[in-house]
Amino acid sequence: MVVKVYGPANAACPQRVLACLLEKDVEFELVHVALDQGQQKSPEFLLLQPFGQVPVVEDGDFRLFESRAIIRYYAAKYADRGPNLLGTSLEEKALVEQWLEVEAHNFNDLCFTIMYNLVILPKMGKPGDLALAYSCEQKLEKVLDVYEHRLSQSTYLAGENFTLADLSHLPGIDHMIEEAKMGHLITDRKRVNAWWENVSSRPAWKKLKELAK
Ligand SMILES: N[C@@H](CCC(=O)N[C@@H](CS)C(=O)NCC(=O)O)C(=O)O
Repeated sequence: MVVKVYGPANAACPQRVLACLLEKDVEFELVHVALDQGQQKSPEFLLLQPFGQVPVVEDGDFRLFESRAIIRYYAAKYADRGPNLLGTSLEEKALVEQWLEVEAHNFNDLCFTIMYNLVILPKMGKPGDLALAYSCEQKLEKVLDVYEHRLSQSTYLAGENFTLADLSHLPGIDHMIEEAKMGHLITDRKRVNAWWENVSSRPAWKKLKELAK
């Protein structure tokens, strides 16, 4: 069964899902949704995702939205294929969940606000709020200081193995570096930088970058 993934390959939330499918070598078909034209708010699309956002996946009769719910689902569905992305011991699984929560609640909103004000609004010909973007950048510095400390204790966020906790950060950091031109947030931190070099050189992420070009 080929999994249908709705969303442009260059948007961060669909990328989270695509990175997971590529890690697990799951065949998928990408269905483009033109966010710049508001296709995600069309009545047809709202039937798939009632909040009018991407991604959504269709896997046979099963439909699922929310990128982190989707990656948890595929990591569990294909637990025996490719890397174990969920952790092994109860404690490692709990740490994966902890860092997934950190990504969703401490990290992602700051990245999104920076991207929105420095990249998305200007692309639409509207001025971004530079003061707000700057304040989010300052907050992100502090969040990444916590990551720097964590990564002095373990190779990956949840321990010694690459998991969903790391994978979930890939799109946000990539967008910070490539689009918001804030690579210094990463390169200024020795351990975060080494971790980023490591996780972003995974074949699955490289394939995704090719797909998103
Ligand atoms: N929590 C949702 C957020 C989805 C989301 O914000 N998607 C963005 C693209 S990364 C989107 O659809 N933006 C267009 C819009 O909100 O109209 C998830 O992780 O799936």
